Amino acid sequence: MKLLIFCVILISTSKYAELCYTQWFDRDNPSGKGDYETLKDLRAENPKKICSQPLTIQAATLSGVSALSIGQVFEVYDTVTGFACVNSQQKNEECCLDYKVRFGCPCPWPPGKPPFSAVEDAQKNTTLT
Ligand SMILES: [Ca+2]
Repeated sequence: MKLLIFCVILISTSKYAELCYTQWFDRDNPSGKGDYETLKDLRAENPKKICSQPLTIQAATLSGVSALSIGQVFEVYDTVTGFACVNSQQKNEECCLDYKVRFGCPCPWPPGKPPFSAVEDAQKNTTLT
């Protein structure tokens, strides 16, 4: 029984190493200087929707094409500053596309009830065996 609980705890802690993604955010349009989806602005406009230390950031066009496959120049694209595409930095006087971003947070995200309770699961396993 002790060993079983230990195993269950191991499994549940390893869940926390996985990524849980936030929703997609699109707060800006490229019509001005560029498309600015920076963490600072996103946090201000979406309180508590983004974890304090995101592990990854993903940017895509509104239609869902990965930003990296578009081939535009991005001023920033990281988990500290966020994402920005500046119109004046693009080739052939092209404008930035409209991008959306999301962040990979340590699970569980959004915070709340853990995906399952270790105690409940241990009890379930005991009944089964
Ligand atoms: Ca945008």
